[in-house]
Amino acid sequence: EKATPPTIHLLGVPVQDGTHEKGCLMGPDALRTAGLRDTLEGLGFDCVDHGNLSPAAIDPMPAGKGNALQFDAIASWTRTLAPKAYEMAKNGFPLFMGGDHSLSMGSVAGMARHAAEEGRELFVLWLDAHTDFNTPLTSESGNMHGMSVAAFCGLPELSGLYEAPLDHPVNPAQVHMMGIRSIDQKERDLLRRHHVKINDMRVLDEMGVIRPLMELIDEVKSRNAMLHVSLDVDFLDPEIAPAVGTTVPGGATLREAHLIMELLHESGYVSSLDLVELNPFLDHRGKTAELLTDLTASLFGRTIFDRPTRRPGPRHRSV
Ligand code: EXY
Ligand code: MN
Ligand code: MN
Ligand code: MN
Repeated sequence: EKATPPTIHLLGVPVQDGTHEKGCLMGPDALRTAGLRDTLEGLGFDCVDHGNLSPAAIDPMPAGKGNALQFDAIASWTRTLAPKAYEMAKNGFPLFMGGDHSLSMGSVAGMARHAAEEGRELFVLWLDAHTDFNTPLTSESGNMHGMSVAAFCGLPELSGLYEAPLDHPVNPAQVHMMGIRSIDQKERDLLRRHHVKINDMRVLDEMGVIRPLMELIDEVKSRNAMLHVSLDVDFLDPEIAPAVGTTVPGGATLREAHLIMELLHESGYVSSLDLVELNPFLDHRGKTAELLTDLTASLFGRTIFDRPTRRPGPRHRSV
């Protein structure tokens, strides 16, 4: 018996206060222009586009911001997005169109609350050149898009971003990162101390994407958890994905990225997706927005040719 495919809920989150580079606010519209919705509908999914989120005003926080830039602005976005993500998750598959990576402070917190309510754990697959595990005390740049993971894992230096202390912080050992090739000095110590699972580029060079990814998928399956995927454009090699302010050479190839998405689809455990850091101002004729659209299609089951049917295991949803 075949479960009905979930409705995909698209939400634009045009936040760019987490980075010094302007342009991420155009990300959601570039993804719309690239035909993200039509592509998903073409794969048989019902889609609802909830438009773009606008952050509610909050009272400025007097202290505790350390070196962080735009702390209050990011707190406004996060406090607006987390409850919205939580609500969307009840009705299907939330797809967050960024916006810089500070978006995940809200999207992941909302998904973690949803998962907990369903009696499930939340794992996060972090596809990025960077680990984004700084705090206002360790960051060299002050840019808050470099602090997202530390925030949703509940590090106290960032707790002021949320309305109330996080009831469901993500366990850092359940955050699996792939594509990593840039870590700040103090960030490195934090990552070790909190046992974040890092598959750096060297791991992918040596064993490809399949082994580390299947390790994650097997763990998610064995715990019947949910899996949130956060895709930063700079995970990809700048040659194929130039539209990002924080390019680092030596990124994932087109085929590695597609293979990850195809395997994630086949797992059936992905609950939600962030597409972040797309800066259309830096793109060449829309190629990065189109690539993100194609990768999303792979995540939702597009294949090059027929695949042999697999025996379905216990599933979160039939995506
Ligand atoms: N680690 C650097 C910083 O904290 O400023 C760079 C962060 C880049 C973050 C981009 C979104 O992944
Ligand atoms: Mn659910
Ligand atoms: Mn990032
Ligand atoms: Mn990055």
